[in-house]
Amino acid sequence: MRKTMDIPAEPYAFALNLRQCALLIIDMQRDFLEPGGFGEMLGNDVSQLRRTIEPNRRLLAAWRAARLLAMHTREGHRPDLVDLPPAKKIRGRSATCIGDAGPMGRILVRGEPGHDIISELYPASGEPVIDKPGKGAFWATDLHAILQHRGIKQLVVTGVTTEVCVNTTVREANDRGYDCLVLEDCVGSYFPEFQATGLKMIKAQGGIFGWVSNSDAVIEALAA
Ligand code: C5J
Repeated sequence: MRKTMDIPAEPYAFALNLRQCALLIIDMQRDFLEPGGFGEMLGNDVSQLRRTIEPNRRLLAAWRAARLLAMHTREGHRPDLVDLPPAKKIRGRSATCIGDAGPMGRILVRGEPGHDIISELYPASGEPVIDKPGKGAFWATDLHAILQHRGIKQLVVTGVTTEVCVNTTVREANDRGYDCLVLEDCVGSYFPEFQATGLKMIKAQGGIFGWVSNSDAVIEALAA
């Protein structure tokens, strides 16, 4: 397999370097994606996120077949909630908030069923899982250290939600010197207008935060 390959992308082709890239799948957790989970309990349309499952599944299979590094993140908190900022706990003034009993166990608490990753994209043995207390995957985690130790300089980013944890992570990565390629069919938002704008904000101004492409482009390049 060639070491570098040009992936058609916006605002221009992304030079994927197979020796320095990792796939980062953000927060594909049951509570966000599954019918009956916390996301749906809040009134969100989970089908907007569920359309990303199949492209992510195909991408992850191709990525694993190419023996490249895949990583997963989960948003959530310690069971005693000592890492939950009070401001995050009360934000939204919802009757049910983080740490409370939800439809799939305590909401966004590590170890609870709803906090876990959906079965379709379950991490394989050896794939690092980053438990993050915030929206960005770099804040208060060892993600940057793990990437540095492996010589990773590029991230292919997928997951949910586009305007929240995906965008925050891409911005954090950009400030730390990583090039990010975001795959539009593999990222999702409960809100179609935020999906569109979240992607536009990444690729605007010559790729101010990164590049945008799709899973077929990456899968085809890996197969070539
Ligand atoms: C994520 C959220 N994962 N929307 N969380 O985006 O609160």
